[in-house]
Amino acid sequence: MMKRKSYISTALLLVVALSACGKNMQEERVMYSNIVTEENKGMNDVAEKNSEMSDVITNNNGLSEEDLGKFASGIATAEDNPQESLSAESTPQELSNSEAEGGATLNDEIEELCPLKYSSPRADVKYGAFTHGTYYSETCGLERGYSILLPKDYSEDEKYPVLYLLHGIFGNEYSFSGDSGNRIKEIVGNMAADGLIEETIVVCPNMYAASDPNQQPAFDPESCLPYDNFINDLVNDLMPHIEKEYSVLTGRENTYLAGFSMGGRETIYITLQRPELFGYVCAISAAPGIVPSADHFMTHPGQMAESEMHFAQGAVTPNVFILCCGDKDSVVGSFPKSYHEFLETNGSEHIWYEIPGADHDNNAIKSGLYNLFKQIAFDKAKEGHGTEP
Ligand code: FER
Repeated sequence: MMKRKSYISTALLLVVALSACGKNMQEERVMYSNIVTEENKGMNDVAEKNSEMSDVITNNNGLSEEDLGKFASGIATAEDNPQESLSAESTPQELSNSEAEGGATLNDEIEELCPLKYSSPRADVKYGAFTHGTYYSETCGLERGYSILLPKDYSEDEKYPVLYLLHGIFGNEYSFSGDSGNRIKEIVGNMAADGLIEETIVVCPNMYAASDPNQQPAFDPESCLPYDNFINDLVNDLMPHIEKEYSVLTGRENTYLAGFSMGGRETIYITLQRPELFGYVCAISAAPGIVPSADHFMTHPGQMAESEMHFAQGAVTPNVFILCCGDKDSVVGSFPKSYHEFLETNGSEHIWYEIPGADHDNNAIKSGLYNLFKQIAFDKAKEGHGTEP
């Protein structure tokens, strides 16, 4: 089984490298395919893949460009994980039905899997739609793009909280908007329809903040620098643009940050650098490289030392800072858990949980987003800031 697992990941990741790296990267591709085989020898146990995955193995040349592009927002899975969360904290804080609004009992416990009730489309709910916009980035000296999910009936007469959602490696501003399997529209729309959260704008930037439009991501330190530079683009260029162009609520209580994989890594980095900006944060399946480390993709110089992985003393910190990862993640393995351990050792408050059965995929993304919004819902209801029934 181990051999098969390695082969699955090798096939998938090689496909990504081949598709996403541009034409000047022959060497990188060969290296990538070699290292991935090795990499998975040391990885966590990986679940048997479904039949769609078998197609990937035997038929990876047959995948469309669209399929390939989806990797940055998670390995494709044939179906939603059908299991609803059965987990229960022993003593969760709880609000009464009337406080929680929308009928359900709202509590602050993590539900490891996003309930189908929130990830499934409902006939009676009108969902928001993604559009695309651009802004001038002083950081990069370039016009750059983003996708934006505006609520149904978006109106300049209302103001909405904003989630900035960061894609994985080799992705762009279409990685999330182009993959309906992540259920972003449904999770936000259903939770808003149930009165748990306010209608929320979701901004999906292009996280590769390079000044040279021809630079491409790859598994080497220099090619990863534009990802680390995104903090400047986000804070100095994109956020001011969004706040000027859209009808948004500002301030940390109404500004959320989440990311998947490479986007999860930058989510943690940005949150530690600028903890006062974001009230609610979720890093899903965060990629290695925050601290010096090596996996079979590359050696990471690290953005900071392990001992520096904490909030500055006295800093205003997020109300909720979640780190999570699938317990079958075949790409980032135990790196997210190690981030949790460093934060814990260094005394920085956060929530850590694992998503049973999830790989580096949409089941992890759905779980992280759902729990982020659930924590937001709980806090706002507790503070009496919830939406009116
Ligand atoms: C790495 C392993 C995984 C890495 C990045 C990733 C930059 C990202 C994976 C993803 O975004 O899906 O060593 O180094």
